[in-house]
Amino acid sequence: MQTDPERMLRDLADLRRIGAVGTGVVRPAFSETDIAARHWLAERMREAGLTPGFDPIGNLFGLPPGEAPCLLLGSHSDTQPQGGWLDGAYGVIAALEVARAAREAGGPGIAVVSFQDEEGRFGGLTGSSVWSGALSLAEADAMTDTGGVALADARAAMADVAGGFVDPARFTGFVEMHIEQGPVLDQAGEAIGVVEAIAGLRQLDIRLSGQQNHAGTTPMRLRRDAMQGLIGFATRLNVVLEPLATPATVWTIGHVQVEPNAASIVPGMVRFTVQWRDAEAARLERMEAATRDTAAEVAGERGLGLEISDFPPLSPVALDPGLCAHLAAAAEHCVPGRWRRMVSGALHDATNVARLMPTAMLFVPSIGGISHSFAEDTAEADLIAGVEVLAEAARRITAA
Ligand code: HGY
Ligand code: MN
Ligand code: MN
Repeated sequence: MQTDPERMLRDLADLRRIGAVGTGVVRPAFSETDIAARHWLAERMREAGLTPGFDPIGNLFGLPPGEAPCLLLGSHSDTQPQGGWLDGAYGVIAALEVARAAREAGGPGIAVVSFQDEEGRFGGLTGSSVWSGALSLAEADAMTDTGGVALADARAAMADVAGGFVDPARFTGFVEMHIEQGPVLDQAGEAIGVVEAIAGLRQLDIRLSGQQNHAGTTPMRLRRDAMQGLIGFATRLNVVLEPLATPATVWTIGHVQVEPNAASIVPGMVRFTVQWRDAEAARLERMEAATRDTAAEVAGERGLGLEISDFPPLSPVALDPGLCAHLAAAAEHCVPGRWRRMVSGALHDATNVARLMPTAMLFVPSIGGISHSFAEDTAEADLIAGVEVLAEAARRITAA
C-alpha cells in the first residue's frame, strides 16, 4: 500500500480553497461552503472507487465495493466560525489517500467518512452523535445556531441528496487522523501521537437578566446590570473551580451575547456559554455542580434572573487498546522514536464512534499548538509522515 503524498497535498490544498479566508477556512455546517466541500469530497470518493452517500444529518460516507465489513477512516470537513485549514480536513483527506492507495494495491476495501457539524454550529459532534444513536434526528433538528437558525431548516439544503443511514455493522473499526491542536508534539519535536483516550466535555448555556437602563442617570447602587453579573460570575468561577482542577483540566467562557450591547445602556441581558473538559467523568460532574451553584449565588446577590440550559454531556472515552497497539507499531515503523501515547484534550467524532466499534486516533503536530484559528498550521513533512503512518496502521489492522 503506497500512498502518494503529492496527491494528498494537492487534495488538501484544493479543499482549503473551499471557504478560504486568508490562511484559514470558514465552512460552518450546512453553509454554502460546507455543502460545496461535501460535494467536492463526494467526487473525490467516486474517483477513488468508493460509492459516496449522504445520510439525513449530512454525514458523507464513501463505501468500497461489496458488502463485507471494512475499516472506516475519516474525520469532519465542517469548521469553526474561524477555522484552521487542517482541523478535520486533514483526517478526511488522509483517509481518502489511504483508501485510494489500498485500492491501487488491490485491496483491502477501506471506507471514508466526513461527519457533519463536528464543530458544533448547532450542537457539537452532532453528525456522529446522530449516526451513533447518542442523539435522535428530531433532537438534532430542534437545535439552533447562535443566530437562531434551526438545524432542521439548515439541513433542508441537502434534502435532495440525503439518503439513509449507513449501518455501523458495515465497519470493523474506525481510525481518525487529526492534528493535535495543542503544543505537546510540536514542543517535543515528535511526529506522531497515538491517542489512548479523549477528554469529556460539559457545557451550560447561561442567561442572566437584569434591567436595561440609562448609563448616565442610573445610580450604581440601583442597577441590575447583567454584564456586571457575568463579570462577578466569571471571577468567582475561577476561584471555585481551581481546587477541583488538575493541570489538564480546562474551562472556557467562549461565547458571550450582550443586549442591547450599546455604550450608553446598562446591559439588561447577557447570554454566555461555560464549557469545561477533563479526562475524568466525576470531576466534570463536580465542576458542573460548582458552576451551577456559583451562577445561582451571583444572580441572587445581584437580583438577576437566571436561566440555565443543558448541552448533551460528552463523556471521556478510552480508545481501543488493540487498535492503539497497531497504531503504535506503525508509528515505530515509520517514525522510530518520534511518537508518543497521549490523551486528547480536544473532542473528536471518535468519541461517538467508540461506542459502536473499536476506535483509535492518530495525531500530527500543530505548529505552536495553535488551532481554532486562521493561524493553524502543520509542517508538510509532518502531514506526509502522518498519512504514511495511517496507511501502515491500516495495513496492519486489515491484515490482523
Ligand atoms: O472543540 C473541540 O474539541 C473540537 O475541535 N470541535
Ligand atoms: Mn476537529
Ligand atoms: Mn475543531
